[in-house]
Amino acid sequence: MKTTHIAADSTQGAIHPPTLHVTTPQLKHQHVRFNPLRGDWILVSPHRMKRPWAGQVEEVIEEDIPVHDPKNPLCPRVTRPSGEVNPDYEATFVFTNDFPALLKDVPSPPETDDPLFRAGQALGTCRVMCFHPHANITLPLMSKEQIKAVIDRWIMELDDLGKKYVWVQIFENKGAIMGCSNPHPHCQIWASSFMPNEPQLKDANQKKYFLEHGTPMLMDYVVRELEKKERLVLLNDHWVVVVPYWAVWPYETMVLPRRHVTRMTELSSTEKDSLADIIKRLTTIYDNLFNCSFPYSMGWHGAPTGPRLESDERHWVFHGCYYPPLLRSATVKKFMVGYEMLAQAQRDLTAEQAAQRLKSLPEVHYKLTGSK
Ligand code: H2U
Repeated sequence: MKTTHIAADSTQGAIHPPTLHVTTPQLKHQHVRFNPLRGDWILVSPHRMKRPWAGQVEEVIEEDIPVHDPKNPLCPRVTRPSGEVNPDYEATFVFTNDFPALLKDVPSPPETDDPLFRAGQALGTCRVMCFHPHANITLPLMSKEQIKAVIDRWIMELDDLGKKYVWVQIFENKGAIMGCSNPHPHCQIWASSFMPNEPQLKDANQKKYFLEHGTPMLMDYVVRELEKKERLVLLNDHWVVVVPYWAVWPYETMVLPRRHVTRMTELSSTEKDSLADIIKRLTTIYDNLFNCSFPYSMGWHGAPTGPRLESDERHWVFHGCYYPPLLRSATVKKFMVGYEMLAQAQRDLTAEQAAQRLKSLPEVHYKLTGSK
């Protein structure tokens, strides 16, 4: 896939952004930044927001959610509209989505060589995974042991679905603003016979980097971020959380391993404990940013799966992506509209400012300190 800009060292004579020889905090004026994972650019306009924003915070009345709701199809013991009865689960619970976007067995579209009307086969399955039996709890309010049970279950599902499907996308939509249909803590798992666009781009760009440099792009990136420090949000012995240099969403973060891991299934028990720690701390500071149950879409990316016995996946580094929409308060979100839809992504708050803001937040959840 072609990028909209030509690389700075290109000799093709095309218009391209000048190489920037300044350290990031000095980037006070508008500039474009390259996302090497997607191979595209983002416009950063820091002059529109020169200092970290610290103004008005609208009060959000959080809905009182009962621990158990007999009408909620994700709760234990409830009969779903499909007629199936949920077990009396005590930790995680996974079921096949009753309204799946992907089915296991459907006829292929007719073959055609028409370049303008191409279609291809798409097979798969979709699952729903509840994190906890209680409807009113969220990840930051769960214990690290309970979050580890979630990680263990993600790995089980990845292992199972990955035997058959090339891509298993685990993702969580949190909050109505992200289109989440149910407050019960849950995520979705979609497994497909095809590589979706986003991982396809990441696969190609990481492979290209590995061939050119002989090292995995994201392992080099972690080392550089640990040196630079300006975008670091959280750290522990096994994981690093940064607002990526190329972040698009205001408080977007990336969870990266300190050891080269290509897939989630390779994590040791200690690394899983450590990831549970990171997830709890990250989701807590997110909630503390605007004193609300912070909405986001998040998901995990790692080497493709399926029967790929011969394939070399050393270019892949397992990582997590958090994409939260909120910009100024619990109710003011960043809209990806006009320029973003028609030209390219743009942000005002720099990645460095966002990281500083996140880093300054307490790691004890506001609901536990009564600070709201
Ligand atoms: P979201 O909150 O991200 O929309 O995920 C909830 C999923 O749960 C959604 O994909 C499924 C929806 O199809 N679901 C069931 O499979 N059965 C139900 O009875 C309710 C919701």
